[in-house]
Amino acid sequence: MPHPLIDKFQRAGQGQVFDFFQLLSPEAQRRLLEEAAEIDLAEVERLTHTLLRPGATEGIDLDGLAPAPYERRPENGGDAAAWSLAKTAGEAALRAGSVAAFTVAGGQGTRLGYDGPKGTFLVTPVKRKPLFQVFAEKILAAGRRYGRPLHWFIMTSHANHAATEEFFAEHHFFGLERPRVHFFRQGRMPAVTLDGKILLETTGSIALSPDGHGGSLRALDRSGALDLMKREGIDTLSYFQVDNPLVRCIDPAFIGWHIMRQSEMSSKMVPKAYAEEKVGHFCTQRGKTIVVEYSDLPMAMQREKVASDQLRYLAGSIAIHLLDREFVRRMAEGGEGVALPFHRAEKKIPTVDAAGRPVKPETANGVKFEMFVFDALPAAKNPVVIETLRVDDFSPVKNAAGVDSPQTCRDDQMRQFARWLRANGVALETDATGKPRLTLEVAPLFGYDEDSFADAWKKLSPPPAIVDALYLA
Ligand code: UD2
Repeated sequence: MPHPLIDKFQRAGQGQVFDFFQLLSPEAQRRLLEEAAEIDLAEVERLTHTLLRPGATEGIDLDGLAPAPYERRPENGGDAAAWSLAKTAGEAALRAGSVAAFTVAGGQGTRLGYDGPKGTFLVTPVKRKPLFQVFAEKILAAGRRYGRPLHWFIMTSHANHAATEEFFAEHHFFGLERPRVHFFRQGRMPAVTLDGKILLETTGSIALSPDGHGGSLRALDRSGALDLMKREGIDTLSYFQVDNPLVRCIDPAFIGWHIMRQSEMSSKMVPKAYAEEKVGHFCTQRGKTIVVEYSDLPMAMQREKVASDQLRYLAGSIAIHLLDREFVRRMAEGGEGVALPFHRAEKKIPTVDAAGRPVKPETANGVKFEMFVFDALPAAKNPVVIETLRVDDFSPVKNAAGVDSPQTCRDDQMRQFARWLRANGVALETDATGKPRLTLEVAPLFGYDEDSFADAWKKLSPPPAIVDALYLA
């Protein structure tokens, strides 16, 4: 049956997508055509010629690579007065309502082995609150503290969009005003064979997967989020990942550095805990700030030391950024030198054989394409990298057990609550790592950082007894 889209695929050498078309029901045909319409064939062809050409996997360009400078925290030799000015500037922006929160929640969460949107995973030590609730309460609390409720943008994927929206509806948006929470879906990219042919997942569907967190820039534009921000007077997005409940979703000092330096994209770094830690590295190259992923920086360089036995490539990226609205628009519109590059990952992609029977490959049979948000950094004017304390910003849930697991994350949350209590004069017994002997939890609406906790604690009269399963709310 002739169809302009099928013709177009055939002319592009991708006619195999419709090999089983005649065997499909009219409804399935309609769905396949809809999926095909999502694909930018010129983009797929360009990627085939660049990322799939022989030699494309031969490492990255290391020429002129050096560690990026960053603003040290005052206790590590940074400029205390500048940090204090930054905090004041950030607080003013929050009072003016020019900042919104932004969570990327479109990932598939395969490593954790959890079935459902990752944001619905239960993470807190006593109340077992889901990740989304932790962020919601932090955002609500920051809005109350600065007298301006915040907007929150959440990027989902095709696979988890409906479930995410339902989850928020079921929980009455965790107390946030419904019109201030905005969900939008990220784009998808087709998986291709090693020679660039688009793969079918079943006879009636294309192997499509999310286009990476870098796809958030296009998706923010396409979804109308940037226009909404403009109407609401929001200039800055506070970007964080759905897997990290320790993150300060809204951090005045960070926002202040971004504003004072007129930065278009700012980032937080933590000193890497050990050479092999799986985080990106902030670097400079030919005058630009870039992030080099752990998988791309040769291990010998990751282990390189400078005087005092410190790692040379120390600045680890924990995927916390601030993005200027018009910068996102510029990146989303793309064009020479501003479009985000794609990265390739070889994967085992379930597909069908020539007879249309399902195939579950044992080895990588195809390539997925993803964009990374940090690849926007070299295009940003005046990018700033600031140091943050890992204990106050980063404890992701990535794996079912071991490092970055639900257990390590609960322990890190409790260490933070214990530090806040001790800073306010509470004698709390902890082990050598600072983990309290008792289980406890602080609701973000009670305190979501050192300052807000201290303010709330001082108002308690008398202060509560410190007992097991204590929940401060
Ligand atoms: C990311 C960073 C790494 C470090 C680490 C910190 C990359 C390539 N690496 O590693 O340098 O900062 O995080 O935790 O980013 N997501 C989407 N859509 C997608 C893909 C991912 O929304 O198509 C979201 C996902 O829901 C999650 C975040 O992006 O919130 C990170 O994704 P990941 O688990 O793939 O990143 P990871 O751990 O490899």
